[in-house]
Formats: sequence, C-alpha cells, structure tokens
Amino acid sequence: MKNSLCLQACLLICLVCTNRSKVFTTIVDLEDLLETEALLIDTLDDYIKAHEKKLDFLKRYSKIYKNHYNEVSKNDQLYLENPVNAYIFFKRLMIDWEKVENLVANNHELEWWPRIKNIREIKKFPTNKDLNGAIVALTHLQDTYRLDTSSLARGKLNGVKYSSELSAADCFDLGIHFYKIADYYHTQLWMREADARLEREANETVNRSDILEYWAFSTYKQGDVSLALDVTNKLLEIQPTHHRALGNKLQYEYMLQKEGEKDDVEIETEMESDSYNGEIYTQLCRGEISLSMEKASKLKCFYLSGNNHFLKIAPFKVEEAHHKPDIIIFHDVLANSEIATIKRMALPKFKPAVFKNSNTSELEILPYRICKVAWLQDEEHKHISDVSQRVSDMTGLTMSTAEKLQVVSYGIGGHYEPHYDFSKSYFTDDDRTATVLFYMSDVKQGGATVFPNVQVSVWPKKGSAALWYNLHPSGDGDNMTLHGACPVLYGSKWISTKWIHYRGQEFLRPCTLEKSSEEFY
Ligand code: PD2
Ligand code: ZN
Repeated sequence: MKNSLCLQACLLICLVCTNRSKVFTTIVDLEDLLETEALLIDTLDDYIKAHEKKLDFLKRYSKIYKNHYNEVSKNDQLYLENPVNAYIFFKRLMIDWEKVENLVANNHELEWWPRIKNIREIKKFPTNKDLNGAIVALTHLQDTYRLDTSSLARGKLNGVKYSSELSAADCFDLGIHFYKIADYYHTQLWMREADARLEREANETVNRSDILEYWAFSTYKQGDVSLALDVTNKLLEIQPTHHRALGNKLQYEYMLQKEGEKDDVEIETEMESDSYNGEIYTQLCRGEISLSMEKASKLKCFYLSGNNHFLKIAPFKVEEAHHKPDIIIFHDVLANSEIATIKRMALPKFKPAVFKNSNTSELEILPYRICKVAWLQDEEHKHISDVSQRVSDMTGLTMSTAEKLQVVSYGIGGHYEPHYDFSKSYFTDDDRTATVLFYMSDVKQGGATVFPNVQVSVWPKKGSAALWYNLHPSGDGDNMTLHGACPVLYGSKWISTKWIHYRGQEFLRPCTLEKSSEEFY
C-alpha cells in the first residue's frame, strides 16, 4: 500500500512536471508567435499601404482618362491640332500608360493583366515620333511667340484659354524629354514650371526632389551657377543626405567663390541654322520688324485692269509690299463662294505634308512643314478653273504649264519654315517662276507669310493673295525670296497656292541675260 501510494505520488509529480513544462513551452511560443503576428501585421499593413498607393494612382489615372476621353469626344477633329492637347494625349497613352501597365504587371494574380496586354497588341497606340512631334510643335510655338511657360502649362496661348492644363508631372516629363536631348534651356523652363505647378497640387503627381535635381543641373548647364545653388539648397532642405546634391553644392559654392570661374561653365549656345536668320524670322512672325520708311515710301497701291474686259469694270486692287523682289498683295481677289468650294473639295483629300525617308523608304511627317495638303485640278470644278484664269489675269502668264491648285490647312502650331519655292538642290530647266498664294481664312493670331531676307511680313486676310517671282527673268533663283509660314498661334489658317512654271512664259516674261530686272508693275 505504502509502495502504491509512493508510486501514485511519483506519477502525480511527474504529471505536474510535464504539464508545467508544457505551460512554460506554450508561454515561450506565444511570445514568439506574438512577435510573428506583429511582423505579419506590419508587413500586411505595408502591403496594403503599397496597394492603396497603387490603387490611388490607378484611380487617379482612371479619372484623368475618363475626363480626357469626354473632352476629346466633344471635338475630336480640332483637338489634336493644338500641340498642347496633342502632347497631353500622346503622353497619357505612352508615358503615363506605361506607368499604369507596370503597376498592373506586378500583380500577375489579376486576370486582367492579359486583357491589358491584349489591348496593346490589337489597338493603335501613339509612337515616340508622335510624342516628339507634338513636343517640337509646342516648343516651336513657345519660342517663336515667346510664350511664357506658365501660361502654356495652363493651356493659354497669348491670353486665350485654348486647351487642357498640364499637371506638374506633365511639365516634369516635358523637362525630361529636353534633358535627354541635352536641351538644358527648355529643361530648366519646364522643371521650374513643374515645381510651381506642384505647389498647387492637392495630390502631388511627381516628387519635388526629382524636379529640383533636374532643375538645378539644367540651370547650372545654362551657366547660372548661383540659381543652381539655390535650387540645390532647396533640394537639400527636403533630402539633407541626397549625395549628388551634396556634391553639387560643394562644386557650385567653389565655383562661385572663385573669380573668373565662369569660363569653366559650359554655356549652351542657341541652335543656329545655316540657312536663315532665325531671330529675324521670329521677329517678323511676331510683327516686330517693319520695312524702313525709305523703302516703304516707294511702295504704291493701285488698280490693275490689264487687257481683260471684265477687269476694266472691276480691276484688281493691288498693294506693293516690297520692290526687288516684287511682293504684291491683291485684295478681295477670291470670292467667299469660291473659298467655300475649294475648302469643301480639299477636305476629303487632305494628307499631312510628308517626305520619303531614303533609309527606311517610309513616309514621314516633315518636321519643318506641319500642315495638311490637298491638290485640286481645274477640271474638278468651275471655281477651280476660274482661280487659274484669275492667276493668269493677275500675272499675265500662261497657266498651261502651271501646277494644280495646292490647298493647305494649318492648325495651331502649323507652320512652314523658311524655304525657297524654286529648286535649290537640283538642276531643272522648268522651275517655279512665280508663286500666287491665296489666303482663304483670317487667322486670329500668328500665321504670317514672312520673307526674312527682305524683312517683310504679309498677314493673312481672307480673300486676298500674295504674288512674288521666285526666279529672275534670266531663270536664276532669287535668294531674296526666301520665305516661310509662321506658326498659327490661335485659330486656323487656310491657303491655296498656284505655282507658275518657267517653261511656256518665253514670250510673256522674256528671258534676259541680266540676273535681275524691273518687274511688270
Ligand atoms: O502658308 C504660307 O504662308 C506659305 C508661306 C510660304 C506657304 C508656302 N510658302 C508654300 O506653300 O510654299
Ligand atoms: Zn513657299
């Protein structure tokens, strides 16, 4: 009995011991497990936060895409003619959409990733060329008319609200585009604007430190070390340990301390064109240059009736814009009904002005001529043949060798950089002797036809026409006739052009040995 009691007591002790150790083990595990759980909670929270951030981004873009879609649907014809809109549209479908795709691509569990991939395969997307084209047009407009960056970002062209607004990220991405092509002048303009826009954004679309870093560096490359230092200091206020900013700060301070260090700064020179004086061209476009009093005082206005009986009753109203080369303006020479016919017939035939890339054999948009072009023949409508006859009456030249009527429509930013209408690069015995350019719309702002070598601007007026001779009577090209179409700043511009050829005019505009001679008027 004693033994059995003893055994029972032993068993009990063992049992208690075992339970104790179990309880002890459980307590230790629980602490570990709690730690594990806390870690899981943190990780899950981080994951949720990251997803919420992603979802916020996706929601924001979904909203942006919806608003944009509604806006474009209202007026899709005119929308892309505005380079601010074109930039926004192409950027949304390229740079922004790539960010959206990257976010979605990281969530492979979601079955709609293949759907998104599929859209890219079967649907049309803009290309880099489209985006670059829109940026070039925007920049051309900005530089020619000296538009300030902040108005442009607000969609305003010379005070007129014309397109959607750019976000800080849109401005930043524009800046990045210029940075990549080492155009530091435009980089700093757009980075500064991105920073200003960011201050007004409730949901920031881009990191301020990224903006400041590019802004500081491009400013330095432009030669303004002191501003580069200020901007770098702003960056260090946000990120005091930013190692590149710390290094640059030292360098800028060192450069500013030393007298004469300016020579070491790489100052970008303005792009220079070998063929024409860009500054005079843009000044003419802005209407800042006019003919000297001496030259202008010799110009006349007169009525011209020629041999035509009808013209004896209703002569042409002629105004001289320049002598040698003669640039003549004909007023009220095209009727509204004729303009309406030409526009109606050209519309379905319009194509962008293109050239064939000799390397790829592909048709590419001409960067220096942004417009839509169509050609109309005399036989297509009485109004078209009437226009040919009128050109013959205006010039006294034969139309038998003239080209078809070229109709051109320019949207906002549409332009044609200075060029010659005669052939400079290849030999021909049948060149464009004269150009008659009819204006078929008034242009609200911009769009002048300018002659940089003689400093003349002709402003479009619906129904009027400009005439000039590209060749001297000897058949040599007249270099003074270099001319261009300034970018349309607001509104649209329509012209039609008749090019009269050298061949066939032997008795009407006889060839002389002198290079130049007095013209007819
Ligand atoms: O649209 C014009 O003003 C213009 C100016 C210069 C058009 C052309 N040239 C052309 O088509 O050759
Ligand atoms: Zn031309």
